[in-house]
Amino acid sequence: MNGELVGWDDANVHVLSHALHYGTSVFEGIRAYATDKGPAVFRLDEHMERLVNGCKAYQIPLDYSASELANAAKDVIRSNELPAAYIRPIAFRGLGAIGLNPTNARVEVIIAAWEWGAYLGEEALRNGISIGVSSWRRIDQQSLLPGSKGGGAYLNSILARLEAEAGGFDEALLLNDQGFLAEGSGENLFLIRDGVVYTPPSFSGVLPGITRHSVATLLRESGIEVIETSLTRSDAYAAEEAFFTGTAAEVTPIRMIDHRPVGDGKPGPITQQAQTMYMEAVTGKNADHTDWLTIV
Ligand code: PPE
Repeated sequence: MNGELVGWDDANVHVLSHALHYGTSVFEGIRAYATDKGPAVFRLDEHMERLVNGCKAYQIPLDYSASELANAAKDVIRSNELPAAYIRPIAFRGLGAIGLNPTNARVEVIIAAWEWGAYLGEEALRNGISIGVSSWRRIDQQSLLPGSKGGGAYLNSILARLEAEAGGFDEALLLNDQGFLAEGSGENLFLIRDGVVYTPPSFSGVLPGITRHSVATLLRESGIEVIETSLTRSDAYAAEEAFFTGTAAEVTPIRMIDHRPVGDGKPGPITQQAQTMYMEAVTGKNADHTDWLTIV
């Protein structure tokens, strides 16, 4: 916390922290996995670079570089003796200003880590989830920055997630302002048809996910075509396979979209392959991608 290792009970902020009132924060979600060489963080530098870029975009001045933040994340895992972890860095506007100009609010940076199992449950990873198109639209680039993980922007995801669960779905699928498919509340979307994999492009308002990039790379390397293009609700209903990707969600198969089974309602072969390849890469079992791992 602000450059020091601080115990759980002492890691507190003031009630008049700017971010608590206005969502003036940028955060990351990163995972470390147990490997033969001990805990290894997956694509640590890319995550910290996205954090630094998000702070720049939302004008939150940072005293730390991406590589300093990466080293601090390693310290947090080491000092907690975590074999595997979910790592949550956040930079936010703290005490010093109430009112919409945050300039005088000091910037605080914390990195927390804890063990966090399957985001949507083990069952979700095995058999897939049921999702529903949300009545809420994904935040648009004319109002916010969909490519950054700004804290306040997640109220959009939270509205969609609560609505989805109240409606009996496991997760939401948000459309963008033009009605094209965007993403889940905290996951990128992939659809498969005739052996080709499709995912919405970043200009559709999705967060350009690091898991999305990793999975697309692994699929392409295994000879499968991956196309970034605008997708419609019809494409979702016609898909033979579908899955979500995210640091927390990893590769989660989708078995139903708006009560319509995806394919035969079971995770299909390309989805399973993507899941296997991803888990191999994050646990150091893909010799071509050990560069994606930072050994703690
Ligand atoms: N879209 C959104 C909106 C999103 O929040 C995430 C990550 C992704 C896509 C996938 O991005 P990436 O992790 O780089 O592959 N969501 C994070 C937060 C989840 C949470 O509940 O908090 C995560 O997966 O860590």
